[in-house]
Amino acid sequence: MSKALSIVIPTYNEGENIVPLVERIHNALSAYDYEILFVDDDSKDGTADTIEKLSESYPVKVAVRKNERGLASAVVHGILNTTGQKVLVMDADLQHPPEVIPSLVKAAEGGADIVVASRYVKGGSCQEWGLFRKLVSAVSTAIAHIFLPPTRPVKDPMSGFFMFDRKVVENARLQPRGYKILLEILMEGKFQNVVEVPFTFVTRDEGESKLNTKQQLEYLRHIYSLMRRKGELWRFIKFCLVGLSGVGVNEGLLWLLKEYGGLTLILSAAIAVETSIITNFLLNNFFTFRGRSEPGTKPFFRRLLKFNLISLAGLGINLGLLSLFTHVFGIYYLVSNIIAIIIVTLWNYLLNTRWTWR
Ligand SMILES: Nc1nc2c(ncn2[C@@H]2O[C@H](COP(=O)(O)OP(=O)(O)OP(=O)(O)O)[C@@H](O)[C@H]2O)c(=O)[nH]1
Ligand SMILES: [Mg+2]
Repeated sequence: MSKALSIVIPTYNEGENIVPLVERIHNALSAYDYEILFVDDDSKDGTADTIEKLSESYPVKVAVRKNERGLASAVVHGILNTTGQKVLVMDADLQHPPEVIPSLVKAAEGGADIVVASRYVKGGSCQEWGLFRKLVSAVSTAIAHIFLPPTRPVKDPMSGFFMFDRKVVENARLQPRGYKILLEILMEGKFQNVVEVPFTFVTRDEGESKLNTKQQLEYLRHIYSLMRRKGELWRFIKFCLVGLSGVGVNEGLLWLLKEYGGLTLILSAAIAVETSIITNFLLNNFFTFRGRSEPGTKPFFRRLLKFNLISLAGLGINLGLLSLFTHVFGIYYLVSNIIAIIIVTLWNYLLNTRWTWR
């Protein structure tokens, strides 16, 4: 008989954490029909032996992989080798407090297809994180939100503590890459509603973090791979190409109006800017986001208005950043301009995919 809930826990040298982890999970879920499958990548500190011993008193098992390493692939292995209708994934290092599990179960039983234990919803937090780590996390989350729009409903898509109904991943082609398996499930899985439950990501007491720069790079590669698979890369490239065409329209028209139209510089520039906004809009509407928009004249003009507002605000931000980087940070103005353009492009893309062409 399969259990109602399968808990999948990847481990690599977590020997010290196993006993308290299993005891705390058991206390939290004592009345619940659950099993735990640890997927251990041949730890050298006796992690697997400790689990074997515990299996006499608790519903726990361990799968040891000798020739493979990797957090995401371990989790996928665990998902495929359990049968519970609900699956919960968490870390072994007690940074994910087992006492939170009942609230995840409750949300799942309330009908959520995916439940994420979240650091970034009201009530959630990260204990003792320095400014640098917070910044890295915020930037990484923003990258996911900008480039992978389906992750946007989730404030903490990088969480490693989540639960889902097995039907979400039934036909999903999960690629076991990197560290962030939830991203993969959000992008490849089939689901209607996601719920986030707050929790405090606590500081690690025992064992060592396996997080390093290599993993940060792997994260970017993972995002890139998902963008390619889901057509998001091509969409973003189209958006940038359209933006580039707008620069051409802007420059050309400015020159024409100033040289041959007999207009002042400012008036010529204003007309050139507005014209390029309109040509950008038309190209995005019929090329970049083709098939995404509601038909009809009224929605068309509503989108044009939204695009216009975002572009004009972007222009303001561009000038503000240019002046900030150049005058306050003392960066060479042409370099400042490039940085400002990159930031504003991302801003435009985020807002337009969120608001203009949803
Ligand atoms: N099977 C397996 N598990 C791993 C691997 N790397 C990490 N883990 C486990 O995955 C979980 C998360 O790893 P951590 O190193 O704690 O990563 P983190 O929580 O993002 O980073 P810290 O906050 O620094 O701890 C822990 O249970 C690790 O033991 C791996 O290559 N294989
Ligand atoms: Mg950890």
